[in-house]
Amino acid sequence: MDRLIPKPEDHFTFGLWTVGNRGRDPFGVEVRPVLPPVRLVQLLSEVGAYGVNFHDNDLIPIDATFHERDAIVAEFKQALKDYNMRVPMVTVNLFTDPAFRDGAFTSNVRAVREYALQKTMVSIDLAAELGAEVFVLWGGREGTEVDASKDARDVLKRYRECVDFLCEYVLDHNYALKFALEAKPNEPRGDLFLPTTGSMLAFIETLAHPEMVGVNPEFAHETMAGLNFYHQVAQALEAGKLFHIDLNDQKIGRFDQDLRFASENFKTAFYLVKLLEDAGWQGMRHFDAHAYRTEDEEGVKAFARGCIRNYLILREKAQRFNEDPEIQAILQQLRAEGGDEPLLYSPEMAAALKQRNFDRVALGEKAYPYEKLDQLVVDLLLGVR
Ligand code: GCO
Ligand code: MN
Ligand code: MN
Repeated sequence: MDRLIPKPEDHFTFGLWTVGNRGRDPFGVEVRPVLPPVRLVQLLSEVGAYGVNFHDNDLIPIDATFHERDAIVAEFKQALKDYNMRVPMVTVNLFTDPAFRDGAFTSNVRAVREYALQKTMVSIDLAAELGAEVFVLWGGREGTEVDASKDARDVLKRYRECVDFLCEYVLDHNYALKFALEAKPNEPRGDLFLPTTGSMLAFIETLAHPEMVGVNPEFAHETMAGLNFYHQVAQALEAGKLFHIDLNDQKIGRFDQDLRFASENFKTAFYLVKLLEDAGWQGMRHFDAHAYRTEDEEGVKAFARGCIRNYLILREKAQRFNEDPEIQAILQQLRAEGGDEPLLYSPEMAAALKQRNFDRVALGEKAYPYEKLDQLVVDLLLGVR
């Protein structure tokens, strides 16, 4: 089926760390061999991806010399060329190294915060060199187990100083880069700071250059927090702050699973895809997920192909939703009751509203055809419509 074959303009991307994930978990060692970045680029081109993203240390070991770094980057650039792949996003690893065991930008130790800035600036230089447009900041260690250790207000000041510092750095170098902040409620810390996309959106407004900073919401993270990912993304989109997105899946109440996109929560994934497509959102469809620990390299490819396929299936379902006469008739009926009309203040309008006699009982007697509407969606998603 042609329509389920990805095209470059679909902008599907993966991180090196996703298809390169070796299946280690807190209770078990790696089950898959290391695949070098160049091989991962090839694998991604085979499954139909448009681009590849990475953390600095997915590509360049943390202890590499300048000479080694240059050789690695040159080889990687050649692979990008050979397989016609872009690097739309780069990010920095501020969580693996023991130096960050108590945070990076929010650490109590100023030298740790300075080192985190240095590491990020070096990664930003590489991002610019490779033509990335978005730089993601995920504060994997920005959190606590012991609330006595940090005043949670100081933490925000430190976070803000660092993001402000990095915005100035980008401006100073005339880089065409925007930042996208990624929230997560917990894992690996007991509590992570700025735990939801909503928290990030509020934080961004307190920065020196809010226009340079948006969000990178992740399906699994909002789901871990028990939130509706579709609603969170809608808020970011409406605020003009959806700079990037991490697509994956997650069972509620579990550890961070990073499952194949739309493998669990079909309905939320459907509304999400419909939202992005209806909005004509121009960003990358980035999958931040990994194959089950049971898989080998074939399984990794099946995983990556599955992420893409599920997006394309849901995109088609969204189109059918928009063309379905019965569904649209119900939505039309709802709109006919003034759903889309703005409610604007004027002194006259306020006075008129205060005077009006509302038939409160009639309003309360009105029923809404949502059982029918939802079942139509279920029929559509389950393939009998
Ligand atoms: C997680 C995170 C990470 C980040 C990535 C980008 O696994 O909890 O989602 O995968 O997205 O590190 O910085
Ligand atoms: Mn992520
Ligand atoms: Mn995650």
